[in-house]
Amino acid sequence: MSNESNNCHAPLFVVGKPSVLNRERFLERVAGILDSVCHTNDGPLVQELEAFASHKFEVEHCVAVANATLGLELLMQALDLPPNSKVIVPSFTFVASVHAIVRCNLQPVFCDIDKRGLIDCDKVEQLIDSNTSAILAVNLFGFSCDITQLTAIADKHKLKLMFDSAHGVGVKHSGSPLGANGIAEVFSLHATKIVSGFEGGLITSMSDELAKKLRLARNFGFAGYDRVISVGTNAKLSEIHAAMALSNFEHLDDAISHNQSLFAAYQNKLRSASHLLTPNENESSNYQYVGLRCPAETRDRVLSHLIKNRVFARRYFYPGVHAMKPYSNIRYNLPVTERLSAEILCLPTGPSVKVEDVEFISDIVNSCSA
Ligand code: T4K
Repeated sequence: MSNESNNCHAPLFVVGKPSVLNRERFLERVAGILDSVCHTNDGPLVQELEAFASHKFEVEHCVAVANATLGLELLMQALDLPPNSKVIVPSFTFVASVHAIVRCNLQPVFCDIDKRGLIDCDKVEQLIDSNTSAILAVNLFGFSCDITQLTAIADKHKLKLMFDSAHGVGVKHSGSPLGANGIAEVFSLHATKIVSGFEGGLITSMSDELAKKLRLARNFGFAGYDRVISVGTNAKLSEIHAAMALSNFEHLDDAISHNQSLFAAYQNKLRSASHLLTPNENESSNYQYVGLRCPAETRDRVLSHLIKNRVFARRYFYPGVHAMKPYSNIRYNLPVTERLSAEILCLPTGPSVKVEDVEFISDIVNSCSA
């Protein structure tokens, strides 16, 4: 990154550019951390972040962890899913959703998606067999899955339902914030996310028992000095990460409304605006990703043209996890996944992009389809 930013080819716009929404407040908090004796291990800022997020997500428990990938792993371990049992997951996701399953000694079973990239509930049911223990649905791109139908399927087949809500901070489904669905949801506070903690994750749940297990597991299983009562790891969030996350979280509403204005500008300026992935009527998105479907035969040409013009768009999520080396030994029939991963292009958004900039970016895309 540093080499690039020092030359004339430095990117003008980047998908995933980190946001610092209140530098002064962050630096104030950092000064407080340096003056204190508490730098990590469930410190006051981690507790403040958890309380703040629980309130925002309208959920009983929020457990802060080092990142969402570890959050998913801790969650699946805490659920005591039978070893080698199957977890249904979309392939159209960031690879971490699937790696977490495998690292918990479980088998991912890839499910196809709908046109917006969300798990196809009808296909989920067809994949369930006697060795299926759970569904890991992904609330992708600031959208939400069909939570009602997934809950009904999970209840009917007695499966654990979990949500990878890494992209879901601030998203609402039927008027309620994401956070309290299934047995738990996992959010990411990675630097590229709408609320950045540099790194970080939040596991939310309505279950007292699960939250207790997760708190133990993120801190080596310690229940007190010298008293370890379960197997655990180090998945703690430090105070400095919590300071960053809180200072950004306090400005989430502004960040969402800015993203929404950018999305509206893209709708206005792109000639292919009808191919933007768009929130449903029952969703209130955080507009964290602007996904555009380009014809597969031109998508990579559009991407090269954008990069040549210093606009770093991304092919999230190409080629689909099922096609990546660790998973490609099994053949899957995932036609919608194959198609969307060949067509998708995510365009820059977030605080570093101004509404006026959207015209420049859209013109580049438009010129490729002229
Ligand atoms: N589930 C889903 C559905 C996810 O999308 C993710 C993460 C997870 C689970 C796991 O969450 P965490 O364990 O990370 O909390 C990036 C992020 O690293 C990853 O967190 C994110 N999803 C994924 C969608 O995007 P890459 O491999 O594309 O990262 P990278 O380094 O290319 O960063 C993206 C862009 O951001 C680059 O173009 C440059 C820019 N950037 C990035 C960083 C870190 C900067 O300008 N500055 C920076 O400091 O995965």
